Amino acid sequence: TTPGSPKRGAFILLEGVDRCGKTTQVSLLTRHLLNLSLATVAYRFPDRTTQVGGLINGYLQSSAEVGGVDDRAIHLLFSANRWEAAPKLADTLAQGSHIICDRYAYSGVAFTSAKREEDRSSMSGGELTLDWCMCPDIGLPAPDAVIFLDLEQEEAEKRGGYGGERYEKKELQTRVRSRFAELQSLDEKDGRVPWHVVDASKSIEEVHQELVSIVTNTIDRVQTESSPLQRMWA
Ligand code: NYM
Repeated sequence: TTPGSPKRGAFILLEGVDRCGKTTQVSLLTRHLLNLSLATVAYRFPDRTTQVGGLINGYLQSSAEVGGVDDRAIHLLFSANRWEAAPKLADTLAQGSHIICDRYAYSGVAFTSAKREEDRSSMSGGELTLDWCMCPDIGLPAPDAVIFLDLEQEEAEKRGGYGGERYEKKELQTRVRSRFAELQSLDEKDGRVPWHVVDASKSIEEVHQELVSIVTNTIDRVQTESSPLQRMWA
């Protein structure tokens, strides 16, 4: 950046299984930063307000029996839903606003790749592998930190149970959690996005305080190092 140009905002991503409290924590964090007079925008994926998001919403709310939508087709819609937001994300950051984001590409890969257990062993260049699932999101603006709100399956279920949406099933959620762990290892192995795993079984306030400290450090790091925006999995 040239001297005097505004520092870019930090891109903070919250990920986790369903019911881990992401949405609550995203709004608490956003409010916290705004109270400090830091320009901040909350994003969430899927963004159900766009046309593509409308298709995703219809899919999530229909029962698994109805409508034989191909798993790859729906995966690509989730990815398209991020790509259509990508220029806005990059702009927001360039203008100096921070982004607190509820789910992103890691959810995309974790959920799709967890759909069919048997695919893991397929070496046929086959379907729904982690690699295949990552491809369409390669090159998206990358977060500066992933905060993973970790919650045991049993704890998640205690939180009022799952709703009626597709994917809100016990076995799937357990597989999703381990896919997230694989994605974390990949990022760590390749020295990409730093992950912060937070115990989401603690109280809302305790979790919030931990997140505030992670976010403060991340903003500090991004702005003192003037680090350029990275690209997903690149
Ligand atoms: N989900 C979310 C995916 O399957 N792929 C994706 O790329 C994203 C972003 O959508 N069960 C799943 C995870 C959730 C569901 O998300 C709806 P939310 O945060 O409950 O609106």
